Amino acid sequence: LKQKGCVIWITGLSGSGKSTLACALSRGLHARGKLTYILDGDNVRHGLNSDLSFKAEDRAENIRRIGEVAKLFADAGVICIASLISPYRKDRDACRALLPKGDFVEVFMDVPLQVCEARDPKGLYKLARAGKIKGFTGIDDPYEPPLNSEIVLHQREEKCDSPTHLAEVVISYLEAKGY
Ligand code: GGZ
Repeated sequence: LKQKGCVIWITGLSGSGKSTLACALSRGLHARGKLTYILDGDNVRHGLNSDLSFKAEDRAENIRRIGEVAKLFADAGVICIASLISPYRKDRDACRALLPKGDFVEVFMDVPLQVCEARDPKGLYKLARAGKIKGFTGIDDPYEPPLNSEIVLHQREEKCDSPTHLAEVVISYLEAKGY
């Protein structure tokens, strides 16, 4: 296998397009003959992390476990795409610290709350506003935006960049870094 593994860590609010980018990125990398694996918070929470809630300690544990698993994939030479809200800077930075310098690429989906809330693909913001979900990120739970991500992706309401285009931005970065 002539492939160097790494972790692409996609962080952002619910509805910011993390999972969509993860899929587009995976498709784009496959088309270039790369082996990838997606660890999506929402999916992993159904299996490995089914014991975890959304309180801060459990989010931290969710992120820690996904970080450890992502590291195993990267060690095996896979490009591991982790997509989870990961709202706390210190939890993300702890995952970064697990990997050799350069092998952790943080991608920030910098989409305003109003845009995510207007999309509300699963109706969760509506439930959170109605007080039916407590501790929802961006509503009554914090999100700490990254200060030094390798890549920041902006999506605006009118000029909605296509997932394929956003994936190409990430792929260009990886190519420039020799992955
Ligand atoms: C945030 C929540 C919550 C609360 C359920 N806060 O957009 P989705 O629906 O499909 O993805 C969200 C997912 C968040 O799981 P993560 O593992 O990515 O979160 S974290 O990194 O903070 O551990 C959302 C849904 O679960 N969801 N309740 N209270 N998102």
